[in-house]
Amino acid sequence: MTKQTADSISISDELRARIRNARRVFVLTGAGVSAESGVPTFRGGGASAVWKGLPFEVISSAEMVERDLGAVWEWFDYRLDSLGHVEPNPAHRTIARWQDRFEDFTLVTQNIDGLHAAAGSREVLELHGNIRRARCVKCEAREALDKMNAEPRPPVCRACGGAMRPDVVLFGELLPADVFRVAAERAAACELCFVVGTSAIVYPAAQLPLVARRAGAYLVEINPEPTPLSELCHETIAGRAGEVLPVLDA
Ligand code: BJW
Ligand code: ZN
Repeated sequence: MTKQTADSISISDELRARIRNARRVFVLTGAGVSAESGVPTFRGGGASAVWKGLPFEVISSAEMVERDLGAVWEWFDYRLDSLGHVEPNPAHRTIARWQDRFEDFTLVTQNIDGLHAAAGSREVLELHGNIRRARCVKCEAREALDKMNAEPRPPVCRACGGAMRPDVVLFGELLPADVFRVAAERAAACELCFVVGTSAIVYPAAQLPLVARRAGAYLVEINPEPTPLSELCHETIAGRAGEVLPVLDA
């Protein structure tokens, strides 16, 4: 493993050559990719960690939807409001350019903030859903939240009259099976895998870089802090995504 420091971001010749020659590139992102846009991360002191005294593992859980759907909506409405003026940063924009640079490019995100799409990424595999959508707890109908912002909470499903919940994947819930299946297939087929801004502790998302590594991909992590994945990476670049990714793209 090669470890580099962020003071002066230096990219190894090996990685430069791999980026130049790669055809199948896979990127997994987490909350850290949006940190420079002002979106709080979850762990390591991030401001999403606690809400009204409840740790996010409690409020963002399947159990809380059962127990107090109103509180869940308050939490997600608060976060949606705080995304109002947030813009994509150079990390999102570099990743968006990569879809046209590499022949076969896959972007998988754990983020629910929609900033990859806002930066121009056309196909984003969203493992944990999207904060801008609601989903009916009875019939699974989905609806964009901008159409429902003036509605009561929980919003009422137009199809069946059931209560709606945020269309995000909470602790203890299954990821969308088709999205995860495609993500795992692409991870298994890539040559170069970047893991950007994730603590890599939430499963099954954290499995994807391992799938890529096992299938022979060159694994590169971009994160100012080490993670459980770092030791398994061919290279870790200890820096901020919005600073490192544009350098990789130069
Ligand atoms: C920067 C930076 C900069 C800062 N540049 N970097 C196997 C083993 C153990 C447990 C489990 C297991 N399999 C499943 C589980 C249970 C659980 C789990 O993984 N728990 C672990 C925490 C132990 N997983 C689940 O429950 C999942 N479901 C599931 O597995 O279903 C099957 C099942 C069902 C029933 C019972 C058991 C299993 C679902 C997980 C859904 C996660 N949902 C959340 C909340 C979404 C809604 C919301 O937003 O509120 O998703 S949790 C939260 O964590 C959110 C994130 O997407 C996810 C990952 O966090 P992320 O992105 O890594 O952020 P941080 O904050 O952790 O890290 C930020 C990183 O950025 C840090 O490393 C910084 O250093 C770095 N950084 N600035 C680059 N500028
Ligand atoms: Zn419904």
